[in-house]
Amino acid sequence: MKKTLAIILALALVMSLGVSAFADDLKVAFSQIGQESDWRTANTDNIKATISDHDGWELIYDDAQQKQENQIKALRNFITQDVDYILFTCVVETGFDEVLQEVNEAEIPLILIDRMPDCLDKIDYVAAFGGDFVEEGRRQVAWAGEYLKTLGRGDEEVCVAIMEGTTGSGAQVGRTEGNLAALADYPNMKVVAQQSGNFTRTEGQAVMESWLKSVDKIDVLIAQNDDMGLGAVDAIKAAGLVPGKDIIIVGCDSVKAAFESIVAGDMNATIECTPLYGPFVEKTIEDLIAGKTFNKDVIHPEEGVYDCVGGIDLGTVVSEKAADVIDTRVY
Ligand code: GYE
Repeated sequence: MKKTLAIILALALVMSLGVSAFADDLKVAFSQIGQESDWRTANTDNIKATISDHDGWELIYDDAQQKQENQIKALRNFITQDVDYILFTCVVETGFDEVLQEVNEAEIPLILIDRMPDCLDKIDYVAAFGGDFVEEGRRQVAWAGEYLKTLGRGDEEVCVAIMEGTTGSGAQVGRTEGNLAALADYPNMKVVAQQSGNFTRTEGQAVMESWLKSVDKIDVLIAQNDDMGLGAVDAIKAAGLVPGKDIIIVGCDSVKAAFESIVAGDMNATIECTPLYGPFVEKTIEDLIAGKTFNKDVIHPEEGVYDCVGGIDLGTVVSEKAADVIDTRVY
């Protein structure tokens, strides 16, 4: 009797192991853009850890080093390797139609994250998740406009420089659209410079250096990510000006270094864009395995605004003081 029970238990164990190994044995491929910013590093680390820590899931990772042709090659490799899921974010919006149609033909479920391609209506994808870039851009300018009012400078004519991200990327296109649309609400703010700093600290610093030599006056810097804002802080200091006072700096992403800069009084605000997509990706794959279907809407995470003062009302969100929440930040 005891022996029979032991055999049954052993068999049950073997079967459950076998079944779960079979059901969970997945190859999840991820085509990442590169390593241009703190945001990107946090995004890569978060997705890598989530997939690799999941029992039976294997991550196949490719870093395209900012090159579209590398992303196209990576996607074709994923097809050849017959992976089970493809996670994809695109360096620029255009030019991915053909390769994404090949992914569709290979019937590999495609999960879009972060930056969306412009061919959403021509391809199939199982789920899409990324920041609301237009709203982020709107918040950047609205924050500066409302902050100026609290300083009694709401009617003063102020000169605004817009430092854009990688040209042609969804984040640059959307944030620029939001930046420019919001300026209509603040007639006292006029754009005096507009150029790409490619989302990197080094290029952000170089662009600010050249502006400080060539542009008469800059009162507000809208940097479409924190890294460029932080690079600009260095350039402003090197020019003998005081960042955060002589030039008000609004970044985007809300990385830890931006919080530290705000607390130190250099940057003034950062609009959040979370890079922590791992949990979303994991839940999506689990839901798909369980038979759930998604519609084609791009899901946006809920995001905050963090600054030097707190309490700036942007309509859709009220800012929080960075110093009050810096200890709770995970990236
Ligand atoms: O804001 C920037 C990064 O696509 C949202 O890319 C992302 C952007 C992010 O390099 O720091």
